[in-house]
Amino acid sequence: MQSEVRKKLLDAFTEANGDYLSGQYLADLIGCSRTAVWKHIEELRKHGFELEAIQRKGYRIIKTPDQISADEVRLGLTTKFLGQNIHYQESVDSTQKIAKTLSYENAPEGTVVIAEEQLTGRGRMNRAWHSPKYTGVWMSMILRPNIPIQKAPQLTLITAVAVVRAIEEVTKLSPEIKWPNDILLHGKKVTGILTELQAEADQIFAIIIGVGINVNQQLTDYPEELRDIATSLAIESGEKISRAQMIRSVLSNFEKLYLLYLEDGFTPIKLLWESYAISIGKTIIARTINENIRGKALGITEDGVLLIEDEAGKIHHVYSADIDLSEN
Ligand code: BT5
Repeated sequence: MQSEVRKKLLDAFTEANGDYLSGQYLADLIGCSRTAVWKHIEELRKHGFELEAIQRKGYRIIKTPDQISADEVRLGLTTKFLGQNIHYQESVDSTQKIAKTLSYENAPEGTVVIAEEQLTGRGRMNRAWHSPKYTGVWMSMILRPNIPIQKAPQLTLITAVAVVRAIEEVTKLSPEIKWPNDILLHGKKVTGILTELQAEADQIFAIIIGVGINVNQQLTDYPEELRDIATSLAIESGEKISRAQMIRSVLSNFEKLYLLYLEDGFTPIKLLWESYAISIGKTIIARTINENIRGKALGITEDGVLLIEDEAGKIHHVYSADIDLSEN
């Protein structure tokens, strides 16, 4: 269903506050036939809304789909520090922005910002990140590791492993990682990660890690331009997934890996990351700001830098790029 139609319907039901709205009233409201209204109602049901339909009275909403509450996330959360302080907001510009402000206000390490929707969710290089209401996990974590600045990209890779493990735990799907920050299911993006640094001189003040997981969207929820490249856990598994459970699983998997990393360094994480990576050993194109490099992806360095060997045998160190696998 188009999101504008759904918004109109939901706004009308919210205003009705549990009262019935007739099929004709809804048809007039969205400018369609009563049969089309019925189809839209069916669509809402697929999205987790419970609606009652009574002849001559119309429709009313009995239950809205799972809203995440901070309490629900905390319930059963087994972490030591991550997510013990949760900042929850229904609607935000970007959870990254809020986390950065909280961080400067000295929020404790492990503070997590969670929102139901982001109006201006962001990817790398200020690209837009589509974050519709009640369907995904849109969250940012505040971390204050005592590591040199150049090692900060490792945190993106740790996060990717944590999210892959969480998806495996909650859904039984088998995601793959595309360097550096995409998690794919059947070649389509289900998760994006954005790591941003707050640093003074050569000292890290905080690392803000944004995680966007498409959980319960259906294909029609995506704008046209994302339909071929994006997917969700619900689309791939055929089931509605609890977002609170996903969040808890990401937080506990991340904390375990992060503590392991602080204790033993990047090597154990690197091995795990490589076991989930799709690009390793394949011919890829890395599109960097300066050039396109075509060659075989050899692996990552201890710092999380991607190594590509081109046809002339030259080895390139790639710090930041978009990877294209389509030529394989
Ligand atoms: C990313 O950037 O993949 C990082 C996304 C991080 C989002 C989280 S959500 C919580 C936190 N708050 C924020 O504001 N951001 C973080 P990048 O690799 O640049 O990919 C961006 C590209 O992915 C876009 O240009 C689209 O092509 C595509 N895209 C946008 N929304 C998508 C979605 N929901 N699912 C899959 N692909 C999407």
